[in-house]
Amino acid sequence: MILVTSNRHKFQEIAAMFHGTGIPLEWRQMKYEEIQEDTTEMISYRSCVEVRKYLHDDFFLEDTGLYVPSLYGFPGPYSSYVNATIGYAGLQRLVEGKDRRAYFKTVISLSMGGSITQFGGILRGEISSKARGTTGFGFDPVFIPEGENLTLAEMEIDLKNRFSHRGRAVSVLIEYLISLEPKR
Ligand code: ITT
Repeated sequence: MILVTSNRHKFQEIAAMFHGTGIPLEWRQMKYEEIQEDTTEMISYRSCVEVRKYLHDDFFLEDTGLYVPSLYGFPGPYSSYVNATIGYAGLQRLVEGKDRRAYFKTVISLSMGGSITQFGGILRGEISSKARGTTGFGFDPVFIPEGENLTLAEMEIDLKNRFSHRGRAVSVLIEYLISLEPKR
C-alpha cells in the first residue's frame, strides 16, 4: 500500500501502525497541490482525486486540521498555512483568555480499484499555555489530549498512536484492508 505525503512525521507515525500487520507500506514522498476547501474531508477527497490522475496504483493520503471552537473552528482547513506562518506560538496568543478546547481531525482518503473511501479520526484536548516536548511535529508541543497531562510532543510515537486522530483513522483503515484479504 502506498502512502502519499510530503511529511516525514506522518509517514513515521503511520508506518509504526502498519508494522506487524503484514501489509507493506511504501512512502511516496510527494508534495501535491492542496486544494483549499472548507472542510478536512473535502481537502482530503479533492487531493486524492488530484493525485490519482497520475498515480494509478492503490494509495492513500490524509489531511489533518486542528479546530478551535472558540475561534469559530480556526485554523481548521487552514492548519498548514497557520503552522507555516504564525506557528503554534501564534495560535497560543489567539486563544489567550478564551476557551482553550480544541480537536484534531484526520481524514484518510483511500484510492483503490476505481473508488475513493474515507476513514476519519478525532482527538479532543486543549491548547496549553506553555509549549512542552520535542517529539512529534506541528502543533504537538501545545496540544494536551483530554484526560492527559503530557502534550503530544512529550509522547513517544506508539503512545500518541494509541489514541490520536491519525492513530484512530489508520486503525480503521488497517481493519478495512485486512477485511479485503482473502480468508485463509
Ligand atoms: P501532506 O503532504 O500530507 O499534506 P502536511 O504537513 O501539509 O503534509 P496537513 O496539511 O495534513 O499535512 O497538515 C496540516 C498542518 O497541521 C501541518 O502543517 C501540521 O503542522 C499540522 N498537523 C497535522 N497533523 C498533526 C499532528 O498529528 N500533530 C500536530 N500537528 C499536526
